[in-house]
Amino acid sequence: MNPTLNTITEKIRNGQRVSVEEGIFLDEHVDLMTLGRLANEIRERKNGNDAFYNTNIHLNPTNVCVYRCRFCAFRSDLKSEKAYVFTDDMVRARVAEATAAGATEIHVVGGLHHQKKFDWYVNIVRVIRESDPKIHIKAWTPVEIHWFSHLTKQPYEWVFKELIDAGMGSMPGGGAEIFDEEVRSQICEHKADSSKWLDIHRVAHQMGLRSNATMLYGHLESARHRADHLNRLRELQDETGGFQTFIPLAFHPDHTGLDYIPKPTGHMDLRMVALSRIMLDNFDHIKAYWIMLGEQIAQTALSFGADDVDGTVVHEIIYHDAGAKTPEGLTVTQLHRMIREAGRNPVERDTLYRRVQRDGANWWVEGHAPEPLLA
Ligand code: V47
Ligand code: SF4
Repeated sequence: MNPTLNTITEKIRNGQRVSVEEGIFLDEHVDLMTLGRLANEIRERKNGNDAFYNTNIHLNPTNVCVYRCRFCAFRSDLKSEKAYVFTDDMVRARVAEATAAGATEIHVVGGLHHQKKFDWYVNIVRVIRESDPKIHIKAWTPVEIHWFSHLTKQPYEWVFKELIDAGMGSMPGGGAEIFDEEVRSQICEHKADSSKWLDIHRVAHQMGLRSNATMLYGHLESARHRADHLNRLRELQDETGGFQTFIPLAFHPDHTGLDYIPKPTGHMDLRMVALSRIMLDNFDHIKAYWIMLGEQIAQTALSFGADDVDGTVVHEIIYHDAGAKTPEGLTVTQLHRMIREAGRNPVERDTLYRRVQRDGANWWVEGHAPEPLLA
């Protein structure tokens, strides 16, 4: 065995951290099956044979956005035919659908509308909470939080307090893209920079919110940038412990400003899942987001480091606008089949990774008494 790989293998077996240089070495020189075997050891040590999923629904309240990230096919100009903005009634209808489906989580992200004030965004959270007092609201990335702080001239703490009071429960992992300043300036030069993205998660964690993290790969970045990205995340995690899961996001090029770049292959997707599992030693979970990876790769990823496939994901549009060919939602039966066929044990979780029990659309967190069914 190569001496560097030997050292890395020893480190992983002893639960020690792999350095940035070793991460680059794994990314550039180690074959997929070796990476997968190492990642799977860590995955099984942390999560046994369990594979998590949740029952969730997406809400993207507007696609109108002041920014023009080159990788984004979702955004719209203010005056474009494609532009849309949700009304309160549309939000209520989406929540009613979520409640009827027994969703435990609503995932809310969207564009930064040229004309909407902070109150409009707070109101969306409030309307969701009033429509369903129980559903977990995973809302807004640091890109939005930074925009809200800019709009209101208030610190992040104030912005979070307003949103928490309205019903926000945690922060999703989007907007991270790639932290390296040079690559970031080429793909999304205007939006919240890397240090702000990390700072906003730090503040969220200090205020008691849990959050997720992502990395967009398969565009202009290289192994060095990926290892640096994962390292910056684990350094913040050392400090706060507030991240729950990491989601490597495969770039979908269709209808974007980077459409000359081919979509990452299944081989690359599995390598990224494995590499993140190996480098992020202080993250409990790695999510293989089936919407982006496709059901086959997501299923295979459960043996290459991933222990979560995200959820039923009704109404996903960000990746479908960028050419994703996956269905816009899966039933729980389909998710179970995907997980069981991979030899894993399906476990429904809520956003905070607590185990969920359910009787149809009625659900409760394990250890807590079920709520009475509404008449
Ligand atoms: O930040 C946008 C990415 C992210 C494209 O926290 C694209 O549980 C690929 O972060 N090709 C938003 N990616 C989505 C996100 C997410 C998804 C699922 C679960 C969670 C979670 C978070 O989507 C953006 C950006 O990195 N994105 N356009 C595209 N064309
Ligand atoms: Fe706007 Fe987000 Fe798309 Fe960037 S990724 S253009 S911030 S909607």
